[in-house]
Amino acid sequence: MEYFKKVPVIQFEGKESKNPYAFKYYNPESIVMGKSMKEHLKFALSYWHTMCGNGNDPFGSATIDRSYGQSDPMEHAKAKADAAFELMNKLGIEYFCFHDVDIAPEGDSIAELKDNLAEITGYIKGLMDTYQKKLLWGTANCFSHPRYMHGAGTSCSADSFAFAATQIKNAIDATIQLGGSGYVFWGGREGYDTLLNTNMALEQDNMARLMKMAVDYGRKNGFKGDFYIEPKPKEPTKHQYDFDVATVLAFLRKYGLEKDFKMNIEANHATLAGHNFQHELRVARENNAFGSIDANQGDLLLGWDTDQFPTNVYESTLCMYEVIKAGGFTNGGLNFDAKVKRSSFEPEDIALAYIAGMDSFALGLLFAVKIIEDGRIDGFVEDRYASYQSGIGKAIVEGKTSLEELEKYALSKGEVEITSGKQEYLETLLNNIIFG
Ligand code: XUL
Ligand code: CO
Repeated sequence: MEYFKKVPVIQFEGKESKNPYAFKYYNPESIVMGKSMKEHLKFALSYWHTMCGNGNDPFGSATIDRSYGQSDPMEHAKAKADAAFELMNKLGIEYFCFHDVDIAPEGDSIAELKDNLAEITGYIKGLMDTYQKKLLWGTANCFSHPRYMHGAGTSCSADSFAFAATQIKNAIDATIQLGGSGYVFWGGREGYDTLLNTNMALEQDNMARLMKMAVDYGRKNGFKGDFYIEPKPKEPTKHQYDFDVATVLAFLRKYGLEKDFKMNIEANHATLAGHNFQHELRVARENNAFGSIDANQGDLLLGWDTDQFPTNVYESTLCMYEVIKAGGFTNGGLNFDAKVKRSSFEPEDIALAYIAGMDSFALGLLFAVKIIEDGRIDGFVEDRYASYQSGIGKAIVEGKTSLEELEKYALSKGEVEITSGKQEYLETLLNNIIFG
């Protein structure tokens, strides 16, 4: 059965092409800085938005048919998997990411979910072999079910904690069985709505306990990939503990988890935290915690996580600049945690959306390479801090001076000679490099 009949296998046709079903910039095999575009970008399909998202929102019901022609839950799950691999195949996407409940029916109990997940994992393994696809990361959905209304690892209920632990154990098993290179913790409800009912210290200690158990279990069972935390400041809770990269780093270090965990950074989560995407990537990179990316974009006029397909090329350029500076992806990749708009309801819209995202990141990669090869922006930054390369600046960075010595130096100087930050010049230089 073919699910996306109007979608052909998407080829690179170049920027002059008028064919909507063609890549204009993403040429998977073309070599950029010694690596193919495909290797640089490591695109992944998000199972939840892509295969499950039906366009419903708080004001209206589903607009998109994701039934795949089936009503029996297990048959539906299998048809959905067939459709997912058809789409990955047509788009030339090598990786995918899932939550347990995206791929397997929840059933009526956690025991049924366990059995369903085991069965579907086997089914997906077969499709992965047929289509030569890989799992980027797996995760457990410990936020949708009513039992997690107060959180999962941070719930006031020890039973909710135990159920979350069970889902996580089974999702780690599925991730290992499918050869996944990552396992994600996104703390959807790991936060609070009011401090009036919250024991914050116990909740955070418990979250760390759950993560430690997950690491111990995964490592004991042969999982060699990375664990990730995906920061997000709010939504659905008012305050989510994994607020941003800096907050997560402090958490990991407090509980001694920093060796096993890296960051999965999502663009729209960065903006919700009052940062930009590049900021979050930079903080992770400079702390050796850069892991993977959830690529999407928000709408700055809307205050929530709109999870739109990324088409802002400045954003993708500065993202890929950080990725290259981080040495590229190792276990991570670029997962499109993005959904089509509610009104983009035709089956082929999802393919067009992926083409838009993939082409935007291909452009971002090409422009990031141009920035690096041009060298003027990096050179500007280096020159800006040149005063730390000799004299008193060198003594400061080498820790070889003191307040007394610095005072002596300052008093002998008269006043500071300072240079401009030249932001406007750099912004037009960026345009100049991008547009040529
Ligand atoms: C929610 C979100 C999640 C995580 C995985 O905002 O981004 O889909 O990526 O749980
Ligand atoms: Co995400």
